[in-house]
Amino acid sequence: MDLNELTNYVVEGKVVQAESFTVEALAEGMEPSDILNNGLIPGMDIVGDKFQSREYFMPEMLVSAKAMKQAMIHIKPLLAKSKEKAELTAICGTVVGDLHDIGVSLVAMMLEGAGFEVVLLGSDNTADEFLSAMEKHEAQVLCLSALLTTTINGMATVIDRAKELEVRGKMKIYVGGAPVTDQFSDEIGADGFKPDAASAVKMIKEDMITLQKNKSDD
Ligand code: B1M
Repeated sequence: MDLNELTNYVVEGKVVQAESFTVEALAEGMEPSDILNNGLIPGMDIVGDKFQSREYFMPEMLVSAKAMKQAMIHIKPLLAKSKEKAELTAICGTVVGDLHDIGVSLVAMMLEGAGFEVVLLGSDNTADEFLSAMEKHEAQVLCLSALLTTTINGMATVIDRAKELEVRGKMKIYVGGAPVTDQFSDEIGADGFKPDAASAVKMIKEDMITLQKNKSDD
């Protein structure tokens, strides 16, 4: 099956076709990560370009997002398959004022796949919402996402609030999303940044292993 076809379904916001293509591709044995990285995500990139060039507006972006999400319903259980018993909990969400939740949902799925217990808060979360979820679920990892240059400072607010409440040392805070950079991550005092979900999860997993090893050496 040609993944360009799936990319086009996302671009054109063809929800039913995007879903049935994905179901069929999985049934034919195509790798879920292949469908995601070479079919669905390129579609959203094209949608972003069309929005920027004013060929697309909000309604078009919304139907494309719906097509991607509908396809992701079938990919999620496969990406999140894990035999390990979760020992670590992560809270994931987008910062306040930001309604983009597709990228952070992917991070959540992949963390589940890596053996984490994950609580996905979705979009538009205040610092206090993130930090009370961390406390409630006794989580060790916080993943913050932002897609807008106007909302990324919400990440700094979360980190500052964690310091104010004297809980910063109890958690690792990772950041991601298109406008985020390594430099920004360092400036706001986050524990790490990666540009995509797979490398972010790899980094988080490695950090957790190091942390646990250091604890057992003490
Ligand atoms: Co919006 N939007 N949008 N949008 N939207 C962008 C982000 C934009 C780049 C489009 C463009 O102009 N080219 C632009 C931002 C410009 C900027 O600030 N620099 C933009 C704009 C301007 C807006 C509005 C302001 C439009 C308006 O109202 N005039 C508005 C804002 C609303 C708000 O949030 N308050 C808006 C609205 C929307 C919709 C609601 C219609 C819809 C979102 C639906 C939803 O998410 N439920 C939408 C969409 C779909 C997009 C694009 C087209 C696609 C985003 C997406 O889902 N990508 C986007 C253009 C683009 O990204 N190319 C665009 C696929 C997803 C898998 O990628 O989210 O980057 P991404 O996640 C990646 C990595 O970034 C990383 O891993 C993921 C997978 O590899 N990652 C993390 C993400 N979070 C992470 C957290 C981590 C680690 C890694 O934690 C550790």
